[in-house]
Amino acid sequence: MLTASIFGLTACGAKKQKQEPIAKDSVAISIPKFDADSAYKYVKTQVDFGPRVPNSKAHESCGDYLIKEMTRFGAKVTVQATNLVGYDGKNLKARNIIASFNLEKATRVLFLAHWDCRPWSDHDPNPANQKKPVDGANDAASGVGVLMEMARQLNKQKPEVGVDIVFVDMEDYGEPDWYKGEKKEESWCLGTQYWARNPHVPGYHARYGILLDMVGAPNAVFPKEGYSLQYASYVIDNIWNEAQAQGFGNYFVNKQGGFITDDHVPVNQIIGIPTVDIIHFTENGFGSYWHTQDDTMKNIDKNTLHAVGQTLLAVIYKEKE
Ligand code: AHN
Ligand code: ZN
Repeated sequence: MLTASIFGLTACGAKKQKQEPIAKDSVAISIPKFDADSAYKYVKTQVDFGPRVPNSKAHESCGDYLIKEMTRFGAKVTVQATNLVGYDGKNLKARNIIASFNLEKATRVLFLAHWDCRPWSDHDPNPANQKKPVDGANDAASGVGVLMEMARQLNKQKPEVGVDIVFVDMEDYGEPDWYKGEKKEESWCLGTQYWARNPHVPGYHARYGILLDMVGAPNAVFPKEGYSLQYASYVIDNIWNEAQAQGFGNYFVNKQGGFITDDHVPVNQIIGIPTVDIIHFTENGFGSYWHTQDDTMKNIDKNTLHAVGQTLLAVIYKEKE
């Protein structure tokens, strides 16, 4: 696993039940029920656009769809459009899409997922596929879909705190395996690096952040990722304890994982918001379909979407100002 600190200031993936009130600090809090069927549809709608790779029609249409849906869910939507430059010198038309709820609240929680697709299937076992774009069902339409369903719930019932959902662009334009030149970790997470240096609100801060990456695979496991423990161990504890309490301990496993270069790194290191990564990985990596032609809807499981979404709704609705 990668351990280098690369985004430093100087350097550059269910069933409906009846809603029951729960008590915390003797005040009853009702936690909305996460609808995994709804989340699944949001994942599928993204995938149906085709690979959302930079500068493609599918990318543009999917971005428009995200803006439209978030507006429909009552969010204040801010679109950060900018040109970023890929490792290969290509100009990439990027949009970070920010959906904000409870604008009047100073205490805020940040959620992130990347909405772009990798233009290459560089891990595909078939060399003939390695320059084809991925469908990106798990990487990372899954995370976006879970956040969309959470947004739909946030619109129906307000939590105590403010919430900002950032759909970040150009996470997955990191150098492909077959690239022969020098590899730099900052070729990844381009949209988040931009946002962390140019937040949608000047001086933006959140109490903490939660990144979702590859959160839709059947029997996914989310170990406690290295940077997340380093920068935001209390957030890890809170989420993993909540998941355990709700019976999702088979997903949110009590194990420490390696360090992963992902969108939470620039959020921690550049803008200084303690942020964790909920990401499926094992000793064998991110799943056999990762960065292959097989990252399709057949690897998306509603039970996993439900475990993640329901846990995070509980975390948000228990949060006090
Ligand atoms: C690297 O492989 C360097 N980071 C994993 C982050 C990632 C890629 N998430 C989705 N695609
Ligand atoms: Zn990826």
